[in-house]
Amino acid sequence: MKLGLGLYRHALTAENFRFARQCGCTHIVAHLVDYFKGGSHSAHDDQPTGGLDGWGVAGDPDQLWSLGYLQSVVAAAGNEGLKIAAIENFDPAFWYDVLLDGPRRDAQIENLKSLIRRIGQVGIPCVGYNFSLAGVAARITGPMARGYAIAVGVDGGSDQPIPNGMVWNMIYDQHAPAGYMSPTTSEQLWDRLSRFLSDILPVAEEAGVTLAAHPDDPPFAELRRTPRLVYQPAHYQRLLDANKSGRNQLEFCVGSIAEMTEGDVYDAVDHYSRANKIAYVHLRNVRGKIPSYRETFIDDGDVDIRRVLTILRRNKFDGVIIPDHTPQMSCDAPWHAGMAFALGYICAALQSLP
Ligand SMILES: [Mn+2]
Repeated sequence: MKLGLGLYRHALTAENFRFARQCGCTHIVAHLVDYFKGGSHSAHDDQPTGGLDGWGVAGDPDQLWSLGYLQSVVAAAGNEGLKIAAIENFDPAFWYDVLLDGPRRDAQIENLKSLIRRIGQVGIPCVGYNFSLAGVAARITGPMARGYAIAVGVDGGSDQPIPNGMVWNMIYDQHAPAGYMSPTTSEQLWDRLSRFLSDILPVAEEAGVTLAAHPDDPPFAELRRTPRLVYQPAHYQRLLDANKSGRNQLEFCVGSIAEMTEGDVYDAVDHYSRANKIAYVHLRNVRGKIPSYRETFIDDGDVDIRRVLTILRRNKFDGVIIPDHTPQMSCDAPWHAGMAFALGYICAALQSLP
């Protein structure tokens, strides 16, 4: 197993690459979406939470990440001795009509294919995505982790409808007419996912790029009057069954799975790692389940992290593990301290495995 760190776009700096190396990482999961553009929230150095107005404004649909930009990210990480293990998330600007089945769907699919080819061309082996209308929403933030560390949690969902021009908790059209997203059924959303997979996976296979699906965060059955796809551990199997390509895999989020109301997180780790379907792992801890939970320090929640790692080792998982989110620590560098703590813990746990 390999240790990695997820970095947001603005954090893809030489200093943070060194920080990752110093923490024992060999890999980086890079977010190229700017989640914070025009958003009202200020915690620029932490995971975005935002309100019901979303995180911020999506990018430019006509400005796909260029080959040169992707190469520069790979080179900058390489200069510090790191590999880019994955790009995490498409910009909603690139694929909003794929999610919504809108008029630009086919054009956006072609753009995604170009993007996948470029990602393969620069040697990045994986793209993480989250096929979701509401995206990550309805979370709260506060001094809720050990020692009053600022952490994220959920206390019930939200049935506030999503305004036109917003999807995946970001604004893709600031001039959209008043009104709300058209209703979508769960079956329609599964159909959209399955069409997305059958369009993109052949290109991904040629390009040598794995598509890795994140489950719904938070894993409610419905959020903001939209259906969710992967809100129980078994739904991951349905996603895998939707397309048999070897490149159809999982961005396996231990925290999100532990928050689900059905199943067992250790069974899920065993099942999907045994099937060799885990592209990379988000490893974090949590206390509670839907509809109410709190993200915690990695040693402090309901999940026995060492047990998770033991199962992964037994099933010969050889991919990258990143800490996902962590509570912010009280100091001048709250995000870095939180990540250093989580990475140190995972490092030690990996060394102590049988
Ligand atoms: Mn996650």
